[in-house]
Amino acid sequence: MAGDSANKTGTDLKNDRYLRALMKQPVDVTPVWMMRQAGRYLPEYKQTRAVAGDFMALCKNTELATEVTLQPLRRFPLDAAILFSDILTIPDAMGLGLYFETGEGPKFKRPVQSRADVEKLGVPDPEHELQYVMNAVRSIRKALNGDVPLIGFSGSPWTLATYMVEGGSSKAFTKIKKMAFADPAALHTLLDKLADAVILYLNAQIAAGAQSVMVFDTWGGVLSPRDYKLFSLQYMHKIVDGLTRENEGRKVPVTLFTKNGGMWLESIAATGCDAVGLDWTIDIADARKRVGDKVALQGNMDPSMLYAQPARIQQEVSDILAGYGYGSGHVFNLGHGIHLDVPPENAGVFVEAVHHLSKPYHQK
Ligand code: 1CP
Repeated sequence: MAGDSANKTGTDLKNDRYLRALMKQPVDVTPVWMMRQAGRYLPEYKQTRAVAGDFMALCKNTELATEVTLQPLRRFPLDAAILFSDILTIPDAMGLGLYFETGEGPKFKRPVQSRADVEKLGVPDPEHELQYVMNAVRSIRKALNGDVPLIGFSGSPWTLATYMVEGGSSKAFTKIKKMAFADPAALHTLLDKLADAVILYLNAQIAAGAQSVMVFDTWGGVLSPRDYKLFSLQYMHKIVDGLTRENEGRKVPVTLFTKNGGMWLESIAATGCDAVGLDWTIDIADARKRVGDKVALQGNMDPSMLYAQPARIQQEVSDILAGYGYGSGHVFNLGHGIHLDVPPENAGVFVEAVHHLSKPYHQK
């Protein structure tokens, strides 16, 4: 599989089944990676983070960001690496002052509170304010040495806007919804600026070496169907239209993931993305019936399943593989990020199970 894509452009990969599955090309086994695969469930991550100081210092340290990206790949035979960074780098680069309070998640010193705040925001230059991210991409790509592809990522405009307007994580999303319903023009201005920023940011990641990109719309699912299209999907569509889709002689596949977005699958697939990420609240067999050959699917095991005994994890993997059925077009993943108190051995059981149990679905 590696041989047939070998060429002189430096894109030859030893394992390209993740990219092949996103393009629905034949694979030997179903590829697998885990959302938030680098992180606090790994003792080696906690050690490196302690060396760096805080989380943003870790993201900004090229060598250590490269190290934590590679840590999960040393433990498990994962089929892709994902850039170690965060979706909140864009709002930080816009001047909102991102910080993390221990145990409390992300916060902004200067949240966006009014139309005037929205109008003051500029679109960051990725090779300037966000150069540390591009340096990490270049360094990780080099360190991977063609073993597996590197995934770049960004938050969706709506999801970024929720953090920027709420000032941090939220449960009820009252501030952003107040803006959406009481001053929609202000929110549309913000979302449009964010879409422009995300296009520049992802294209810069692609130019720096990201071989596929994913847009995380973690909070699109808190909107009504009409408002989802208006405030989230419309801007992800703009991003899909603005992305570089080929680099180094290869297609650069784009995955859109809206958590709790299963009911909107057809509309998400209609944006022209290559793949749709699924959380665990939808049956992957139904999802495949609904999208047909239009897009690949990524997902969709409940991350809490990794608390179970190995046999239960294997059973769940087997059921999801059977649900998707025969042929390529499935990238196995968790339906959301891995929990920080999961035993790493269970993640290993999961990854092995995907490779082992998927073989019969890919025989010619
Ligand atoms: O203490 C720590 O070490 C920080 C924890 C942490 C980590 C490991 C944060 C803070 N971000 C990250 C890395 C991260 N974030 C990655 C990297 C790599 C990987 O997958 O291995 C990615 C892809 C993200 C994306 C991200 N950040 C999302 C979208 C995906 C999702 O999980 O929904 C979101 C919503 C964030 C915001 C964020 N950053 C950090 C936290 C704890 C949060 C979530 C806060 C909340 O629940 O609102």
